[in-house]
Amino acid sequence: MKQPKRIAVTGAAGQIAYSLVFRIAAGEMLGNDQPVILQLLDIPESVTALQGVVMELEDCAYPLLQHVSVTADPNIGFKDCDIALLIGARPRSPGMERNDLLAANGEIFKIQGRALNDHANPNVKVLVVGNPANTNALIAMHNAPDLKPSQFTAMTRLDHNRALTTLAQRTGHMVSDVSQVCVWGNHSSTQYPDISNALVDGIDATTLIPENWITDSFIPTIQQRGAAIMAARGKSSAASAGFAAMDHIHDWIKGSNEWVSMVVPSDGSYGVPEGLMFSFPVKVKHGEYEIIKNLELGEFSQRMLDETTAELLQEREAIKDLLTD
Ligand code: NAX
Repeated sequence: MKQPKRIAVTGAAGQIAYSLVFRIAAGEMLGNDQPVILQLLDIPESVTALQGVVMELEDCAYPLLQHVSVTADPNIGFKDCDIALLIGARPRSPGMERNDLLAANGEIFKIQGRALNDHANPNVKVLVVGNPANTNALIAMHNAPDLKPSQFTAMTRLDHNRALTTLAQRTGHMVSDVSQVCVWGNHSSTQYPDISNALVDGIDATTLIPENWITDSFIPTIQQRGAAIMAARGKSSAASAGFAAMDHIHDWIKGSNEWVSMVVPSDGSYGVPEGLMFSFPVKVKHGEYEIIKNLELGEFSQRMLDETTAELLQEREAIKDLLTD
C-alpha cells in the first residue's frame, strides 16, 4: 500500500469543493491505488457545514480515504500537505470595486501563502482556483519565500476544456480528436483561447473553419462561458470547475504528452514579464511542467497577449503592497 497523500482543500464548504472532494476520495485524481487524507479548510462560520460534508464522505466508505480533518486555521489545514487546492475566495459583494475585491482576496492569499511556506510539505504543489486566480496565486507565491515559484499555479484548465469541446463540436469531431489548443493570460474575460496551432484528427484546425468564426464566435464564447452558465443556472460553474481542477493536478503529477493550459510564473517567454502568473501552453513530465516555446504568434495573437498581460500588470499594481520577497 502506498503512503497516503495529504490534500488540503480551501473553500471546502463551497460548491466547487462539494463536486470535487468525493471524486478525489474515490481515487479519480491520483489513481485508484493512492490513499488520500483530506484536510478541509473554510472560514469559522462554515465549519458546521463542513462537518456535514465529512459525514457524507464517511458514508461513502471509500477504501482510499484514510482520514478527513476540518479546520478554519490555515496553519493546521496546510500541515504537511502534498497538494493544496486553494478554492475558497471572497466573492464580489454589491458596491465592491474591482480593486477592493483584489485587496480582500489578497489578504486571504497572503495568509495562506505564509501558512503553506511554514507548514506544507516543502514539495507541495499548489493550485489556485479562487478568483482573481492569477493574482491570488501571485500573492501566495510571493508570501512563500521558502518554496519554489514553480510550485504555484492557477487554473485555466476549465477554459482549456471549454475550448476543446467548442472546437470539437464546430468541426463535428470527438474531443479526443482535438489537440494543441491553449489558453493564454488571465483567467478573466481578457484571456486568449487560441486554436491557431490546433489539430483536429491531425489536420490544421484553421483550415476546417471560417476565419471569422474564431473572432466572432469561438473566442467570445470561451471568454464569456462562465457568465453564460451563471445566466442559465443561476449559479456559477461548479462541477466543471471541480473536474478541471482534478485534470490540472492529475496531469501535473502524472504527466501529459498533450498540450494543457496552466497559469504558471512567466519565465519571460513570449515577452510576458518574468514572474507574472500567466496561462501558457505547457507539457508536463515527471511532475514538472515546461512552457511550450517558439510558437509563432501572428499580429492578432500578439495583440491578444498584450491585452491580457496589461490587465495582469494592472492587477499586480493594485496589490503590490501584498507582495513581499
Ligand atoms: P462558493 O461561494 O460556493 O464557496 C466558496 C467557499 O470559500 C465558501 O465556503 C467560503 O466560506 C469559503 N472561503 C471564503 N474565504 C475563505 C478563506 N479565507 N479560507 C477558506 N475558505 C474560504 O464558491 P465556489 O463556487 O466554490 O467558487 C470558489 C471560487 O472559485 C470563486 O472565487 C470562483 O470565482 C472561483 N472559480 C474559478 C474558476 C477558475 O477556472 N479558476 C472557475 C469556477 C469559479 O468561478
